[in-house]
Amino acid sequence: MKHKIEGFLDLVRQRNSLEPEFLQAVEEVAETVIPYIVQHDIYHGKNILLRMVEPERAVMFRVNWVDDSGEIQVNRGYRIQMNSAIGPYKGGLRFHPSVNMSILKFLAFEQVFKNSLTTLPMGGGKGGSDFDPKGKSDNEIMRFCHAFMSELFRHIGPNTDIPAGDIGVGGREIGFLFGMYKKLKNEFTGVLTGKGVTWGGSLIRPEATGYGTVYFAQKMLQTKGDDIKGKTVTISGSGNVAQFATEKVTQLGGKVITLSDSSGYILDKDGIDEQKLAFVMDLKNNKRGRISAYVDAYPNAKFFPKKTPWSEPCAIALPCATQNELNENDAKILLNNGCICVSEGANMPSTKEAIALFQKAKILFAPGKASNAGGVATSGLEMTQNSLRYNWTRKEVDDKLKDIMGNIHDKCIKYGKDEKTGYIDYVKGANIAGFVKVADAMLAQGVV
Ligand code: NDP
Ligand code: 2IT
Repeated sequence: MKHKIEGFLDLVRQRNSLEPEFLQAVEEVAETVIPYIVQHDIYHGKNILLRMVEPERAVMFRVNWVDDSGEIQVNRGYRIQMNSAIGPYKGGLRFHPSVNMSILKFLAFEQVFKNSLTTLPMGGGKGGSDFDPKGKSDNEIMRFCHAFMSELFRHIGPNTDIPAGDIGVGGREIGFLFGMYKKLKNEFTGVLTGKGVTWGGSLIRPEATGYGTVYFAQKMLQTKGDDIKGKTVTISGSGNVAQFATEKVTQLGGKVITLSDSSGYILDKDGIDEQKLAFVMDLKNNKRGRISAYVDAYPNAKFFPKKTPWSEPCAIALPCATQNELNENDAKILLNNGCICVSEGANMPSTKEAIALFQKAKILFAPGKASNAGGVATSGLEMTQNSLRYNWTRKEVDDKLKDIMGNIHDKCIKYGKDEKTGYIDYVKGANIAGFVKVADAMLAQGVV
């Protein structure tokens, strides 16, 4: 088996040698899915996984725009259309200076499995730009988004490819992107998700990724007869996912003691309650400030520059910032401090070595493609509402989100539970369940 997996990975490594994040994502999937393929004749001789690691299409384009000082700026735009076997391409746009082919291909590859897990008919894609939104004025953001969409519009559509937000792309950016798409196509359609609620957006979409990550943690804890109530929780990031994960943990009776951004983390041992979270939301979403400002408002809290929160003792850790933000050493410290549950809000935040340690210690560990799928699932619900030209209530959407997270958890058990020991390998479960649906559709559709 090892030989088969290595043979496959060698080929993928040769073809993508300059793409470490993409290779990391493929390795994690190959190690659990190839043994499954070997046991199931219908997939033999079909090179399904080899086809799945090759994007159906990848576009890269120039984005020119004029900054406030009148200077012409040049950025790169991308859209990776990874797999459309079970539905139109679907996945977010990331605006961050680190964006490149490797990062977007890893995200698009993960998205294929994640979207399959949601139970909704969505293929996988991802896109974005190396544009850095930090320090830009609203007008610069608008000009950039308009310039970006003036090329992207020809590659997407409500039945082709439906982008959404990710790091650096929130409600403000989706508004500007949607405005330019509508102008160019002369069509008001559900081509993007994460729209404002008065113009086609879904209630609960902003909350969905963070809420879903916590619902998934709750489901995992329930398998041990345990609960979030009374637990101390560390969270990284302070953006969309981190904010609503904090809100849901607090609503369920847990205590969130950390948040972070790329400059460091804050520790508030009293807990980040509703009122303090409102401060963080205003700081991050309106003032676009740094998390260090938290300690000016709440002097009992401490700021640790250039550090991640994983050294703080907690029962539950929710990494909600970015890829590879939790390494082997962090995992060791978390385990030593008694952490029993890690639910990934971000995409691939734990390194391979960190995951291996969590699994060896047999704590509850959920990979992002399962635990953060609530965001894209609710995007799927936004698409449904757009097609129906109807809006569901907050409760209706939240109930559907809970059902979907429960469904994903069930599938992880179906494909990931060791009947002898009772241990649930959520990585294996999510990878195989995600794979089966896409692979079966690819088989049915032939070599296209
Ligand atoms: P935001 O842009 O709203 O927030 C990102 C947060 O992560 C910020 O606090 C940011 O800090 C921090 N961050 C970003 N890059 C780094 C870095 N290199 N090092 C340290 N901190 C960093 O993004 P989201 O909350 O939407 O996304 C967070 C994660 O969740 C990402 O991995 C994303 O792919 C994933 N995700 C998002 C979904 C969504 O619906 N939005 C759905 C599923 C997954 P700073 O401001 O300093 O950059
Ligand atoms: O990583 C993700 O799942 C997202 N950024 C959300 C994608 C979406 O289409 O809502």
